[in-house]
Amino acid sequence: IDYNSFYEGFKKPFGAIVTGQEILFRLKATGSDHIEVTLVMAQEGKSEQFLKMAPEGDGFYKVVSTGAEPGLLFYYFIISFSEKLVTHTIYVGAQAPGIGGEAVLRENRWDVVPYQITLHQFVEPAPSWYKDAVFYQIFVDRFYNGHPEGKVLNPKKNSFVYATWEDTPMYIKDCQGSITRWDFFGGNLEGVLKKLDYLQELGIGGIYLNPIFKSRSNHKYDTGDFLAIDEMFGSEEIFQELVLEAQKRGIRIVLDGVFNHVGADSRYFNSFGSYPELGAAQSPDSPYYSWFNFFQYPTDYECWWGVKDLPNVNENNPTYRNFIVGPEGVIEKWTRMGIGGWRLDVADELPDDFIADIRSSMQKANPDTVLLGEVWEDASNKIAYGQRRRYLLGKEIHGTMNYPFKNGVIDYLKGHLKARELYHRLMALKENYPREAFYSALNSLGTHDTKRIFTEISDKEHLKIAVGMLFTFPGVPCIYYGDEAGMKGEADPDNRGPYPWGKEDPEIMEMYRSMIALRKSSPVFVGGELHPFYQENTFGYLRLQGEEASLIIINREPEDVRLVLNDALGLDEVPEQFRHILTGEYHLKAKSFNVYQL
Ligand code: ARE
Repeated sequence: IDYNSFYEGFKKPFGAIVTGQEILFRLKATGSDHIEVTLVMAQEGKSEQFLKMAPEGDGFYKVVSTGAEPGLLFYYFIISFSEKLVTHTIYVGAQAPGIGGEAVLRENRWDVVPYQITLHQFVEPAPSWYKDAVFYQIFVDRFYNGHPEGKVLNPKKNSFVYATWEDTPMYIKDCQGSITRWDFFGGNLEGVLKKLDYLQELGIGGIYLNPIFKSRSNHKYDTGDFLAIDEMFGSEEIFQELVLEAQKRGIRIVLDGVFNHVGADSRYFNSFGSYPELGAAQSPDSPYYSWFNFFQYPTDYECWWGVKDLPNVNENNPTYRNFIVGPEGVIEKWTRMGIGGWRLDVADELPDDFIADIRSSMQKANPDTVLLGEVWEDASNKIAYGQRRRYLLGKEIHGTMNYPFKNGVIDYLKGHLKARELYHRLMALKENYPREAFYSALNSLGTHDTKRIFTEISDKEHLKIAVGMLFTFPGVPCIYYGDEAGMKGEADPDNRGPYPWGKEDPEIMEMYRSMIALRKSSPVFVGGELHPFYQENTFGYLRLQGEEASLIIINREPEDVRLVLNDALGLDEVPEQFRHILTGEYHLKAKSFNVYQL
């Protein structure tokens, strides 16, 4: 029997499903007179249901109405047929867990990989100001010192502070290893305030600020006091001024919330006695003692990824939880000052109900806010610490930092992925994420935790493709400070160089400006449906909204390519009136990003 001509299966509607919605399954199977098709379906943790599919016209059909409980649903097909009086059975499933796409036939039941359906209640979208914005991420110590005469505010004891920004190594050229983990450069909130005009003129609508609360380090993931701004960065008054001045320019500020751990040097743990209060490491009588998990008091305790500097907090401790999400708690205090929302550090290590509490507390203080989570993988099906995470199912975050997008783009441009593989990776996100979550992902090409994009991709023509994708793909584009200036940087801490004010690379700056202008030229890039396709090593996508359409085609190869688009692209979902766009011949220059606005 010819297996390749044997099946053609799909489900409708495409992608993640709202609880209670009906799903239609259809499978075409020909080649034998006695075919039986069974749909095998199970909600995670429950037993499989075997559902016979009814033959009708050109295929086998089954309509299933889903349950009320959000979670993951899995399915595959069993086909049995007889040939010369012998009955055969084959199993039809996905290519790999979490990746849908082309069906794979298996002869053994244990080898079949079920398709995933995300069953969710994600019905309350992120605020529209967020979805419309272009974001900019700022690592405060390295952005700009806005203090008059460039004086550094309250330098820390024993810290090295570069006297003036100009003395610092240039991070435009490959200049590695000059930054150590404990350097301070003296960037501060006044610096961000003074650069708001620059950001506004660049077209920025949101700033993601790395942590700013009092702490010992330059990165401030080791919180010392959740209720105070770090004195090197400024004060609560300056922060309030920053938020209001930003608002005047149509810019909202998203804060980094680090609620999984605190600094060993903090009001709460107080290992070094720097704070006046009795900390958990000082005495079991400390009011904070029960926030932490000690294995052997006081030296051995649970901490983040083995880093002793970051003792883990027990988020289920009622006092801690109330401190963060209760009335007048940390979330309410800062949200009331007019910020745009929060980015949750290590979201995958926070309990689901804690994240839901943070969302409620934030929205109680201001409903027009966004909650983002730091998740590095496909957030729809992540298992962390033995638990399937539920952050995208509706009650928790609006969007995640889209590392899979960044990795896909970089791997493809470096030649590590074929266009077909990139297609499947990006389609998996489109399929697995609730639609609103896919459109609310914070897309970037690099962050303070990764190599900089211009170090990953140092060929400017390829860089232009990456930047082009950032600004035309669904999700909110976010620029890591200085990427637009052409900064380079290897892994942390090298990726956190001081912004080279006045020495920006004009070509790269122009690249960013023109792509931001493109994004703003049509709402299709914000809300338009996404229909990706590939042919050989060419990757492309159509964005559609109402009568507007935009076609992007990427040629990563060092040679010109002649591309003939035709019906074979498998774009069954594209409405009839747009199909003509996908036929025709295109001449693509070597290493080019091509946009056709239609
Ligand atoms: C630094 C160095 C470490 C060193 C440590 C010890 O980077 O190599 O061991 O110092 O002193 C913050 C600082 C870091 C600092 C760290 C510890 O920014 O400079 O590290 O504190 O002091 C995983 C986590 C993810 C995490 C990344 C870094 O899942 O949550 O690792 N990101 C957040 C922040 C960081 C922050 C912390 C967490 C801690 O954004 O900036 O670090 O609050 C895969 C995995 C991911 C993994 C990723 C990177 O793809 O899927 O889970 O992320 O790789 O390792």
